[in-house]
Amino acid sequence: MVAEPGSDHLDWLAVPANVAQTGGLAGRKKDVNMICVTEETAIEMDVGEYIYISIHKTWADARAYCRQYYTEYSFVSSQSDHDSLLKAAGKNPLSGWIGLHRHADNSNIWMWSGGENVTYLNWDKGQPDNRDGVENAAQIWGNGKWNDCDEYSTMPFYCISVPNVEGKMSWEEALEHCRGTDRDLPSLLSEIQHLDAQEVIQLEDITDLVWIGLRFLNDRWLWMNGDSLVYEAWAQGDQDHLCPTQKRCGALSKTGLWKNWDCQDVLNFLCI
Ligand SMILES: [Ca+2]
Repeated sequence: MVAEPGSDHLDWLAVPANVAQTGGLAGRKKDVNMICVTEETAIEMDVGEYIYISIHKTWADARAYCRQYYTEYSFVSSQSDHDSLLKAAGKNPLSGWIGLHRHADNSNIWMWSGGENVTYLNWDKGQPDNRDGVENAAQIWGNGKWNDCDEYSTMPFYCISVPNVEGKMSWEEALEHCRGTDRDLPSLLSEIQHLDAQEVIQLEDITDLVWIGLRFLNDRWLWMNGDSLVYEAWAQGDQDHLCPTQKRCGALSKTGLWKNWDCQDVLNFLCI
């Protein structure tokens, strides 16, 4: 179903008022907590968000889950990354797998699941000890330090989600496409998330504007997953978005500013 031009009749988008008020993904993905990363992290790693998954899985099953529902297993390249990752579990660090495992042919070599270089380690005292010779994967303990552990143990785990640039569609088709793959058009809630998104859209063959999850409905701009609109990045002096008669969908430009744009226009877009 496609909304009539100029109308705000978008029932199929299904953003219940209670989700809009309580914010975030609470109604959609109950087992995740999401946080944004630091600026340093964003620049170093080009990372979106760390996500703590409370379901208990083996190391390999957790990897499959991260790849199916997010981007990758968590990887950590600095102390600030690590601080961000720990916060994904909430107030206190929680035990769980990260994407670090021993090389199949050389047990002295550790590798990240996504192939990133190992530039940072945070082993607890006396670890990794490879007890009984079966501890081939890394977990975070409740004290925030790492331990090598039997990869067939089951426990919660940490994933990472990075926005992907997708092919060209109208805004509503883009939203449908993201949701059809259990993702969403992104909310850019902070300057950091904003920098992340801006960085991934710089390639030459990507349109100058890309769709994000921003939509003018009921006389105000909203993030479509219900997040509150706290951080904003409209171009200075741009008045058109204040009361848009036609251009009621939000796009991010390569220069990092938001533009209100014609929803029917066909642009690249981000899914997260
Ligand atoms: Ca150990």
